[in-house]
Amino acid sequence: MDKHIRHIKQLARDISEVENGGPGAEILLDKAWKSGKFAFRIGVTGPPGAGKSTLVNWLAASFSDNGKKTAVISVDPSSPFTGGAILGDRIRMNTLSGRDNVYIRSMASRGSLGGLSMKTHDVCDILDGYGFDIILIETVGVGQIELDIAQAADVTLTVLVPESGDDIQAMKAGIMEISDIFIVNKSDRHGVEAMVTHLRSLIALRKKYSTLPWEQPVIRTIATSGKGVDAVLTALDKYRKMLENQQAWHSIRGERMKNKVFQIVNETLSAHFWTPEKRKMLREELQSASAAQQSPFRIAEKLLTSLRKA
Ligand SMILES: Nc1nc2c(ncn2[C@@H]2O[C@H](COP(=O)(O)OP(=O)(O)OP(=O)(O)O)[C@@H](O)[C@H]2O)c(=O)[nH]1
Ligand SMILES: [Mg+2]
Repeated sequence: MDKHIRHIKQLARDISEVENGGPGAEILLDKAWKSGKFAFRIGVTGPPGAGKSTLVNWLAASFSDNGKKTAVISVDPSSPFTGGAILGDRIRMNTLSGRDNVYIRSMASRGSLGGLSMKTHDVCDILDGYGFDIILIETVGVGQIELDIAQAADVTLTVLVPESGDDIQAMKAGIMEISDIFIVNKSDRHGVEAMVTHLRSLIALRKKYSTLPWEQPVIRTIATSGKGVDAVLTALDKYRKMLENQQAWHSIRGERMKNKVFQIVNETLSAHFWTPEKRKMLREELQSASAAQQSPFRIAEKLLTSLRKA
């Protein structure tokens, strides 16, 4: 078998292991953390059908043309299956599929949405460990989960369309906080100027977006023809240089490491705590005659005290 294909198959297996929380996940992530941390992670979010995948296609093709090892992950928080819209994405991504240096993967929510966002971080870490230069993360929607997934990225592009006024309204402050670059796609349609003006006024209004010296640009694109893609690439490059100049590149990775340590410690403590005896104790407390008058605080206290005695 071709060495490249073997490599890609191994990558696909590693990602599945991490996604499923299999027994090998810890070893894989441990190794990835030691060798990675260089990929530029680009989050692409926005309402359904805004043109995210079409744009991601262009960006990925351009990075790949420049010799960058590029990964695309599509995360669909609304779908418990890998199908539907994502399958559509796969078809559209066909223009990328012949390239040796592009890897495409979709993820869907199998459990909790919080779990999905954590898995997205882990999958990015694995890709980083595999030496990818660029990781594009596409997420459908504008809401809390997109905020969380956006935190897996170094930079977040929000793709809107001339008709996105209601989406911006629904998301209020959130959209201003997570977006580093705004894109008004489908600018071949009516109403682009009004949307651009609206976004610019929101940007001007925001009191304090970040400690970083960055003004969120608003870029018009027509993703179907590739118009404006160069401006997006230039903005991404500028953002990356700004992060590097501000030493923010380093602190973003430090913050990510800290969050991961918190997660590992919390999960380990919780796993140690909830022994079969503790679960039995809890069941008994809940079934006891006085359960109706019980407070969850007192039950928790009992369980925690028994931990200290143990
Ligand atoms: N007129 C016009 N249509 C566009 C433009 N960009 C994308 N489209 C079309 O809009 C539709 C949705 O594009 P996608 O790239 O799949 O959008 P998406 O945001 O990835 O969609 P989901 O992942 O399903 O949320 C497709 O039919 C595209 O061809 C554009 O600039 N102008
Ligand atoms: Mg899409």
